[in-house]
Amino acid sequence: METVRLARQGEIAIATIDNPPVNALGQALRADLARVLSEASTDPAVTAIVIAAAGKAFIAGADISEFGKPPLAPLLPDVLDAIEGSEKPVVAAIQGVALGGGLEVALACHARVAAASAMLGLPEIKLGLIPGAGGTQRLPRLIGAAKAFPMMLSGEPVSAGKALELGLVDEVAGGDVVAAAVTLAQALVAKGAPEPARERDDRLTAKDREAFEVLAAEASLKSGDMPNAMALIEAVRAAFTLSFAEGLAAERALFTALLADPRSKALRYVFFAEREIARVPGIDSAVKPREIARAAVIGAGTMGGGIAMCFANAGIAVTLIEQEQAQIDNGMNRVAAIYEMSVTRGSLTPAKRDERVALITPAVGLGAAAEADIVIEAAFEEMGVKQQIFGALDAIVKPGAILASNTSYLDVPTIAAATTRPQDVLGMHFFSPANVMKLLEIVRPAGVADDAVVTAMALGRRLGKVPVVVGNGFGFVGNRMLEARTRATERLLVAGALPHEVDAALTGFGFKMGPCAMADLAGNDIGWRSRKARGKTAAVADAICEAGWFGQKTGRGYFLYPDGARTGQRDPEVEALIARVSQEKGVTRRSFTADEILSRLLDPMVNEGARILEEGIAARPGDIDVIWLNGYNWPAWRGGPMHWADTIGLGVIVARLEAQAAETGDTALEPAPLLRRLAAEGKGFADLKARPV
Ligand code: HSC
Repeated sequence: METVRLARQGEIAIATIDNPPVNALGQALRADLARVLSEASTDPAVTAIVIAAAGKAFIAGADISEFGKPPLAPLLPDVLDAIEGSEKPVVAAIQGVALGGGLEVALACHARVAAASAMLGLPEIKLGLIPGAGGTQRLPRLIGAAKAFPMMLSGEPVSAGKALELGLVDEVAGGDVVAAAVTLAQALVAKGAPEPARERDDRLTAKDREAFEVLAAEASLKSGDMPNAMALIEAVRAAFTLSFAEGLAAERALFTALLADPRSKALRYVFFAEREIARVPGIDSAVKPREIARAAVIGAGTMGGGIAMCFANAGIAVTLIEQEQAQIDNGMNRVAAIYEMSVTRGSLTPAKRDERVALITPAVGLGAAAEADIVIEAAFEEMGVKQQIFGALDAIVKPGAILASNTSYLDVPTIAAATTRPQDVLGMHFFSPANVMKLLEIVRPAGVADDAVVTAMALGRRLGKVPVVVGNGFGFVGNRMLEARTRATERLLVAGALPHEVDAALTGFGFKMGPCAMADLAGNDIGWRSRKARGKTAAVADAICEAGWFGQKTGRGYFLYPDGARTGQRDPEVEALIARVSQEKGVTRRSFTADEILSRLLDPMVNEGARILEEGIAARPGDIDVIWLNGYNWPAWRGGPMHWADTIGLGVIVARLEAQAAETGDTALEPAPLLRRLAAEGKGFADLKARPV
């Protein structure tokens, strides 16, 4: 199938790119584009060429799935060279998004017209790369390096209006963008085309260089450890110091080196994993979601209030329900205070705040949920409470309404059993703070209807979340693996590591926070209560709680927080307490290197992830990775725990777990059968096929 159609409008040739879903520049498209352009260039009846596109994107960039494979001709830089070298003016008609290689196509054209709603950007940095088809050389020549560099460093696209202001496009079309591009092409034929970007060295002034170098110095300080940020500086600098052709060659060499960097590989893996989650194994893609016009949230605590805000932020009317007036008043006050903070910070206008608050209707009593298309329960985490609420809701809500529990650990089928409609009951596990965190685990218990799951997925996306379908099981995916890490932290503290050492190993790996600081932030009493309820103990964590050191809120936890400080300091008393626990357990404390700590924290998580896959609680290793990236701050350039394990090698992980199991006598550390099998076969998690949860 041809990916570019050639048509004529008078003397103007229109090459329309049509390569669904997003016109990515795969080999077929590059070949078709080169061929069509050559046809138009040699056709004596054609005086100018417009490059347009069908669908929601102009061009989304290079085809990311081709990266890492042997390059296939024609290469994009060669196609762009032909465009720029064309004797007949070439005009880009940009609608939708022009990203990465897509914008580079437009930059090689002699002029650019954008639809008013178009977005233009060079987002390669987000994939651990830099522009590789001339972007770093052409953009500075068009708009100056001082403006081009920040655009490439952030990777954020700009609107058509902003692009016009920057000089990135020549015109923003009021109406049809192709018609406007044709008109511009005709004008260029009459008056002569402007010099192409590669000839525009006049923009690369000493003043521009000076301004760029200031920005480059700031970027080196901030992002010095990211090789692509450093490569970007080098490439843009080459625009000043080298000829255009040499600059292109320098850019190409830097781009090619980055392609092989494991950080870029991880980011590209994440790009596809985050899209893969939309395909739920076992559910036909033709299943349609139910309509959601109105929601209700039960429980106006921190979680419930945050969930209600998610609806209001997405423009969906929501009723926030409590048992008593005082409770709902408190909940609404908390919501108002959070919105107020956004207004103070300048991220929300007062008008928008009022609009959002107006979408939240406070109510007392479950009866207020009668009209809702979906009810999300965020009440106390206790089975009896949940069952009572679901039983009552069953008699109140309309047929077909979805009943979701925000439980983080409890058995969803047992909650569903309190109703007569298990086909409509599932879990929607938000993460705290619910109005901020992107992750949403959608728990699919046996018996729930497929369209209920699809509805929760679609709703999750409307709420701006990253929804991942998981199976039912204690702690589902994220918290179950977190618990493995929490147990590992406790083991390390007893064996000889100190809280600041454990945390430093993890922040050194790229997490924003270590497990001890995180527990202090969340409140150590939460885990304590949960352990007690399950008859579990953790000597260090329990002793800290028995001392009343619940974390930041009490000014003391694993660390000290004097005068309301948010960053903890080492606490000699806690360290003495930990040493006492080791002594009581007859453990001779020893020191651990950061690498040892990392392995002891992360390997057990990978092991738990393997069990989760074996039990069918997660459909794919990529789903687990997406959960950890969006809910637990796993650094994106490490690709998530399962991808990380693959990069280490599963054989290595198995050997390390065996050693840890032998040393501690903890059978939970024995490698999971799936992990052993994959390691024995020399495979990785990436070799697993998706299966229904
Ligand atoms: C690049 O361009 C490098 C260049 O500088 C030069 C390279 C040349 C080097 C040569 C050297 C010799 N590729 O997101 P959605 C798929 S780097 C492949 O759900 P939306 C996506 O997987 C690239 N596939 O839709 C999904 O497939 P599925 C720079 C791509 O409407 C489907 O399209 N560009 C793809 O929410 C729909 O995607 C970027 O980083 C791509 N480039 O968002 C832009 N882009 O249905 C990346 C999308 O099978 N893309 N797909 O799951 C995006 O940001 C978003 O996808 C859009 C659409 C905003 C385009």
